This record gives sequence, structure tokens and C-alpha cells, in this order.
Amino acid sequence: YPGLKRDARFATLTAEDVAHFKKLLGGEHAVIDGANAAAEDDLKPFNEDWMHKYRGQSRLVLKPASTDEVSQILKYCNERKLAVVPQGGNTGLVGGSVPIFDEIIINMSRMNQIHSFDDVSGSLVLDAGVILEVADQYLAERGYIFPLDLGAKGSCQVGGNVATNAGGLRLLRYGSLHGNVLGMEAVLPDGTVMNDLCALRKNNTGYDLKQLFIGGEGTIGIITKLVIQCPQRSAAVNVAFFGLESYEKAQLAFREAKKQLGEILSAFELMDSRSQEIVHQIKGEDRPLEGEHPFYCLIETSGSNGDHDYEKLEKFLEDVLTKEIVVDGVLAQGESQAKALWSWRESITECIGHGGGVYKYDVSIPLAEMYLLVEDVKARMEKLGLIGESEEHPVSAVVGYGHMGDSNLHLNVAVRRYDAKVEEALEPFVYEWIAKRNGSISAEHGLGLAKKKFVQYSRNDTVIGLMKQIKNLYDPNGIMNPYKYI
Ligand code: FAD
Ligand code: 2HG
Ligand code: ZN
Repeated sequence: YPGLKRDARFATLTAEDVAHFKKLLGGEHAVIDGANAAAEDDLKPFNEDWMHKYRGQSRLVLKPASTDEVSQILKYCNERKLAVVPQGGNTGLVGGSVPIFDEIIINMSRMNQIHSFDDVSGSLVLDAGVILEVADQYLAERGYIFPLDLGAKGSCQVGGNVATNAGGLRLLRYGSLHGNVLGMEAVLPDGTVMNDLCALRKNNTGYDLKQLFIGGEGTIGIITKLVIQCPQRSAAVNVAFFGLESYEKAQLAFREAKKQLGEILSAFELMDSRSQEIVHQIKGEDRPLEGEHPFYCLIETSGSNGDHDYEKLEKFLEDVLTKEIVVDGVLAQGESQAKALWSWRESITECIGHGGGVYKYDVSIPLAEMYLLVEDVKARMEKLGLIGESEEHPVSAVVGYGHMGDSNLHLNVAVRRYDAKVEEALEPFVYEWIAKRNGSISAEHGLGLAKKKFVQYSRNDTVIGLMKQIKNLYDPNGIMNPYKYI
């Protein structure tokens, strides 16, 4: 990382430290120790992020199994001034979940118990290391749903989701984790356990401290337990997928969807043609619609009456076809077709990564201009001669997709290889473009290392100053996930 230096305030790990942790955690099964030659390969997946873009040099992974163990680890690290990085499923997309230098990795995968569920109120108490999909399956068996869904559900952990304040595919319906996290237990850097495992929907007893940990990206403490407000699982879920000739038509379709589908609308996703071409190339599956279209939208409805909702969606599709808002569309016949349609949207992230690397910009922009960013970036890449079909061009595609219902665009610039020229052409250009429109440079993925330098494009000096005060108050020695965030 050019320009980044290891902070000399931090101590260097010693054999005594490692021996201490092994004793504390009850043996080898909870520790990956780099001093052990055989551990080299075992360390790699913890040091490297999901995109293979960020790689640290940690020599130690600790896997605590209880809040008390987390507390004792942090207390020791704080006293010794050993820097740490909390890690969930390591699916984050901003380089926040892996070390930069030799920070100790505190991996939460062994804290994976679901403790209780109240099937009247819908509150779920679980450990931070529970995999999102496992929590959702548990809830499905009880007629409930986790209020967050995203493509990485099979590996990400609920603690990681809360630490990034992940948005995902159904935020439109169930809202942000800032509203759905009812209670939290977290460990502060000095080992103090903050127990605020409240299961009430309403609690205005003073400052709501847990909110600081939601989207705090492991910079002020480690989340160990959560209470989540879970909604009733809808008896009927329907999915439609359609093709459109322009982004303007996609906006019209969104307006109509809100008007006609109202309370049953649970997702409205946008994909451009290039993103679908890439999924098609990589997966080799038949496309849902005949022919190609400049844009595609996926609509999901969730309600209590299957026939009624299907009819409503069918009528909506007929209407937007008649008004020529939409060119072509298909309605899923049953669950497996609905899943297949969703996979055209959910697999973009995985498929676009196959060609080398991806520069990712997860941004909020007022809807009217949202897709213009993709067009402007593409034009810039063309003007600079950086994009093309042949190997000599570093950029292979500029793609736009995202959660249109939340004004959240994912601009992905796919490269054959990471290249300083491409990065210079993109940054700060993209951030300036967003700031001019009062958008946000981080809609749902967080700041991590990727956006640390650019916070000022979306937050003013006063706000950044207050954030720094909070960081210093909670973590005066700066051991929690250093070099990132602000
Ligand atoms: P990690 O990646 O391990 O960590 C993320 C951050 O949280 C790091 O800063 C880490 O230090 C911190 N952290 C982790 N656990 C804790 C803890 N217990 N206490 C304190 N800090 C902690 N994001 C969206 O918002 N919407 C999407 O639709 C979406 N789709 C995705 C699809 C794919 C295929 C992938 C790979 C990622 C996607 N993401 C999406 C990114 C998203 O941030 C992560 O998938 C997820 O929220 C991170 O959870 P994790 O357990 O993997 O956390
Ligand atoms: C999604 O919505 C995720 O699919 C990932 O937030 C977006 O890969 C990305 O840029
Ligand atoms: Zn997303």
C-alpha cells in the first residue's frame, strides 16, 4: 500500500503473546499461528479479501468462542498495544475485513449460536458469527424472515452485516439495520462488555449507543450478540423480470411499480445490458428473455395472498407493456423460476470478477441522474483509450446495476489487470461527480480502506471531526481495525 506505513505505536507480536492466547482459547483449534510452518496456507484466506484485492500480513488468527474470550483478548491487546482486525465471513468489498500489516485477526466464526426466538414479537437473539443464510433458514422454519438478504448470504455473518450496515436486496421493504437491530452486546477495546441486549421496539432511554456500532466496521469494538426484529415471512413471493429500452423507461417503471404494487413491492433492482451479457458469458445459461435490451429490471412482490399478488403483478406487467414502458417481460412460475431470475441479478458480482479485477463504486445518487455516472465513466475511459476488446486495454467493461428502489447504484469497472492509470482516471473523478450531486460515496458497503481517503466528498469537516472524537473516545490506543475508515 503506497503511502501507508505501519504505525510505530503498535507492539510486535511475540512468542509469549501467542502462548498466552493459546492458553486463553484452550488450544490449537482456536488459533492459527504463523510461527508454525504448516500454518502458512491456513493463514492466507484470512489475510486476503473476497476480491483478492487487499492482502495483509497477519501472523495470527484467533477464533474466540464466547464473549468472555473476546473480552480477554481485547483487554490483553489493548494493554500490549497490539492492533487487531475483527473479521466475520470476509465478504466485505472495501478491504475492511483483512489486516493491512500484521494486525491480529479476530475471526468470529466460532461464535455461531442462535439463542432464542420469540415467535410472537419476532425478536431473534443470536451470536455475531451466525451465517446470514443459517439465521434465515432457522427463521423460515418458524414462518419468519431475516430482514436482510444479499448475494453473499452463504458466507457472510450477521455481525459482519451489522458492522457494515449492509443494505442488500430487500431494504426497500424491511428498511435498514439501524431500525432492525433491537439490541446488541459488544466488547470495547479495553475489554468492557457493553450489554444492551434489549428486545424492545421502543426504548428512548438516552443515547442509542448501539447505533455507533452499526456501520462502525469494527473500529470501536467487536459485536458479539444481536437482537434482530424479524418480520413475518410472506406466504406469497412473486418475481418479474423485464427488458427496457432506456434508463428513463426504468424510472417510469419504478414509479408505476410503486403506484400499482404499493404495499406488496419488496424489491426493485436494475441491471444494464453489459452486466447481463457478462453473467450469460460466465454461466452459459439461457437468458430469461428473448433478445437483448439496454436495461433490465427485477421486481419482487411479497404478500399474503399468492393468487391476488400474482394477478396484481400480471396486470402491472400488461399495463407497462401496453404503455410501452417495458419491451418484454416474464413472470416466474413458481419458486425455482423465481430463484433462477434472482440469480441473473445476484450473480453479477461473482461473474464480473472472473475477468481479472474490478474497481467498485457503491454509491447513492438521486434517481434522475443515477445511470448517467456509468455513461460518463464509460465515455471517460474511451476518451483516455483505456477500454477496449483487446488485451492491450486494461478496462474490459464499465457496468451499472443496483438497488434502484433505494437510489443505490453499483458502478463496476472490470479490468484485465489492476492498473494505476485506470485508478487515476477513476479517482477522484467518480467522487467529485457524486459530490456535485450531493450523493453518497458509500451507500451500503462502508469505507474500509478503499474509501478512507474520500470521506470528505460526502461528509463535512464538522461531522468528520465528531467521528474522530468518537473513535478516540472508544479506542484511545487506536488498536481497532487501524488504517481504515476515517
Ligand atoms: P467481513 O467482510 O468479515 O467484515 C466487514 C467489516 O465488518 C470489516 O470492517 C470487519 O472488521 C467488520 N466486522 C466483521 N464482523 C464484526 C463484528 N462481529 N464486530 C465488529 N466488526 C465486525 N453488501 C450490501 O450491503 N448489499 C449487498 O447486496 C451485498 N451483496 C454482496 C454480494 C457479494 C457476492 C459479496 C461478496 C458481498 C456483498 N456485499 C453486499 C458486501 C457486504 O458488506 C458483505 O457481504 C457483508 O455485509 C459483510 O459481512 P461479513 O461477515 O463477510 O463481514
Ligand atoms: C450487490 O448489490 C452487492 O450485488 C455487490 O452490493 C455490488 O459487487 C458490487 O459492486
Ligand atoms: Zn448492493
